[in-house]
Amino acid sequence: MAQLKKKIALIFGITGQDGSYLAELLLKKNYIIHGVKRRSSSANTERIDHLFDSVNFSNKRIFIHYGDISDGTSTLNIINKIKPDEIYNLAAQSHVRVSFDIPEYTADITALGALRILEAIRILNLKKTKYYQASSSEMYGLVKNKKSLNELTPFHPRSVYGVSKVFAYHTAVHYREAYGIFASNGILFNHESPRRGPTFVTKKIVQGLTRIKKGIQKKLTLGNLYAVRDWGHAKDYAISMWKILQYKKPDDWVIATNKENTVKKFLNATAKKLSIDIIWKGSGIKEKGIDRKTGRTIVDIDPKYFRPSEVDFLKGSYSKAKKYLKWKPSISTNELIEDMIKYELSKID
Ligand code: NAP
Ligand code: F7E
Repeated sequence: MAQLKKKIALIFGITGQDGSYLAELLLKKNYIIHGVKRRSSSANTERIDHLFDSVNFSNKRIFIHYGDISDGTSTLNIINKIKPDEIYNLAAQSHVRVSFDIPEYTADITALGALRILEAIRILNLKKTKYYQASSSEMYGLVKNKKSLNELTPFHPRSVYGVSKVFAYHTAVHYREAYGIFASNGILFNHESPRRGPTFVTKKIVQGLTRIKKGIQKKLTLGNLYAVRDWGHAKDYAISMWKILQYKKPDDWVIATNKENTVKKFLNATAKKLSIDIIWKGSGIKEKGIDRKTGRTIVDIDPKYFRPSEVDFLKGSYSKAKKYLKWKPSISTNELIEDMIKYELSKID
């Protein structure tokens, strides 16, 4: 019987949070995976090292290439060499706060990087290659009507990160319309996991409070506690990326949980699970979280974590994805927090 040809996926950003979950998923689906890694002075492959162990090396299914989406020539060469069935562009300078410090760099990677990949697909005339763009709820930015946001809600980004993602979003739509490339946008709302980078707020809170509980950190210092976010689990969101590229036509999709929480609510829920009883005192930059048991201040505010312009409210409606992709989130915010705490405890014990 003729063997079905294995699909080939190329992941830009394979070393990141989402890249690692997506690679796991695609391995289970029997793909051959190619991933692009930037050169760095240390290995920086912690999130995917376990995948190499689990793969039978006589039948290698995961390959890493050095590359950088700031470099159009090497990006084109990698795509030409692999000629993948699916390209997932998850590579970005992905930190919103940092984009205020390095705006030009952020635009080069997060905006122009996407253009470079799409240009490679066009120049190489890869008619069968599908492209996934990691678009973001940060594109909505200034939300006037605090209701669920969907694929038709206008964009008003509040950072160069958001502006760059709007550029990449429209570039994907443009290459779809102008050149018939199968280019889809997943407009993903915040998603977290034990593999989240340490300076994003959920990881900072879970890691900080777990360490405080274990007596190895004294205090957690944060910025704006009142921003509203819609937090899902990255593992669920990786499934949506794959489903988006399996759909019969290219399109744009909101992926979210449709649940809203403030940073403070996320923090309180984490503290409760760790049996830390926090009393809140003061307001604004003087607000403090005090440990009822010890009377010590364990949470305080530093204005350096505030952004020159904030995204106050994000909650997404995933109705379209539910209807057509049969996607819905399976991990609740509570379970997400438990998963993150379990991981942090395992690192300490
Ligand atoms: P992440 O953990 O920061 O991962 C970003 C990845 O991009 C890393 O593998 C990083 O490599 C790589 N990268 C950065 N600059 C690069 C360059 N110049 N060339 C090649 N690769 C480069 O981000 P994530 O949370 O997994 O998010 C994945 C994508 O989804 C990003 O595009 C992000 O903007 C977007 N997004 C994320 C969320 C979210 O809530 N997580 C929501 C919506 C959209 P290093 O490991 O070397 O740094
Ligand atoms: O901030 C507030 C902060 O940095 C969330 C990226 O994956 O999701 C992410 O962007 C909120 C903001 O994520 C601290 O002001 C308070 O309101 O965890 P964050 P983000 O900015 O929402 C979107 C969808 C992406 O696409 C991005 O790639 O938390 N906040 N205190 C803080 N944030 C941080 N980082 N650190 C604090 O100390």
